Amino acid sequence: MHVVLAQSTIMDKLASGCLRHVGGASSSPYAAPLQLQRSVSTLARATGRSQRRGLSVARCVMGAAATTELKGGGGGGGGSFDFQRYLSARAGAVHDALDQALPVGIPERLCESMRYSVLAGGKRVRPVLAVAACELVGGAAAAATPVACAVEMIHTMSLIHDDMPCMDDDGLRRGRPSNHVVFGEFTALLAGDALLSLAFEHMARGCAELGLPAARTLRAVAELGSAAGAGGVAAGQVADKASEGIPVSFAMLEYIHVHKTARLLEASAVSGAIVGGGTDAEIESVRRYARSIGLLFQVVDDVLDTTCTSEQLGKTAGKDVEADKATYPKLLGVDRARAYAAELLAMAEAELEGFDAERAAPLCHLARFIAYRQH
Ligand code: GRG
Repeated sequence: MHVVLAQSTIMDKLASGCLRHVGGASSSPYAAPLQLQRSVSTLARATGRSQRRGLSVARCVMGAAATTELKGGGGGGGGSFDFQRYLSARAGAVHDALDQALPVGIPERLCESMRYSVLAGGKRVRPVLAVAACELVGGAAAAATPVACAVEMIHTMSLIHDDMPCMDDDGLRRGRPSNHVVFGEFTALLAGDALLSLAFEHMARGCAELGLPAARTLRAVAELGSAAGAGGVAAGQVADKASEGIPVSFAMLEYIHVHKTARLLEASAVSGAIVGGGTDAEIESVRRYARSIGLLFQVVDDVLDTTCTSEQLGKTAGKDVEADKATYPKLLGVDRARAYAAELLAMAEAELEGFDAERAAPLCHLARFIAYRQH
């Protein structure tokens, strides 16, 4: 009992520290989203225009109406834009670049293990986010390819480690047996380590080969490094593991997911905008957009985890409930989690309003894709 209480207190301190930090004048490269706090309080009040809008959008979040909207293409950000075509073209290009970038040969098992998980696919949301953000600020898609590969390598290494017995102990990933199930634990661990290292090497070399200004590359490297490490994904994961089986506040839940999930999505978009040559104001706008969709991604993930089968998801469904983890549906209920998702989507879309509509169309549709995805 004492242990539970003590752990819970530490977690809440961590969470409230993060939220205070947000509102303050910190110069940290990462401050968690102030807007999201407003959004949460809006949600709590459950009144007002934006809440009503949120609820109406929420009805179609992850529902049939959303699929129609996506297929139809319309709405803000480019009337006739064919998002499915854009997604498959950009994801395909990144897949080919990853295939080229990943090692073959010796050590054979390590190389196979790295290729197995990265080339297994996945939705490729993070690399497409990097490319689309680069294009948003006027860069060419090709300029973001090394960054796109790097974020997918980092993401995939986090999935490999997340599935290991010492973490979430999951045997299914991207519709196939998890890496450690096929290659064994020590190889999976090392494949993840090697992918993390390769991400930065590949990005540094690739950006140099493209002749990008070194200052942009360095800034993007720092952005990704900080997103992955002790101020980002690793921090979120350690808080997530420590919170299993104990009561978790909403602030703590936000801390976990801002770091574990949103931070890498944010860094993907921001790095794309950096290598694309965005101004500081554009980059910060992209950051706010991506923070919103980063959290949106997790809220939707939690809802899908409770409403879909393992077959539909390509990973084990219901694991969070089984591990007694806090989730948005658990803390808010499914309907309010959906309303929150709708608010986050509206906030992301609002950030794109200052950009050219045609250039913003991919990111606008990507936000909806994340909100309305079915797996
Ligand atoms: C990055 C240094 C470093 C350490 C990793 C294990 C760990 C520490 C973190 C776990 C991070 C994690 C797995 C977060 C969950 C994020 C999430 C919602 C993943 C699912 O992403 P999708 O749906 O997956 O985009 P696909 O397979 O489609 O790419």
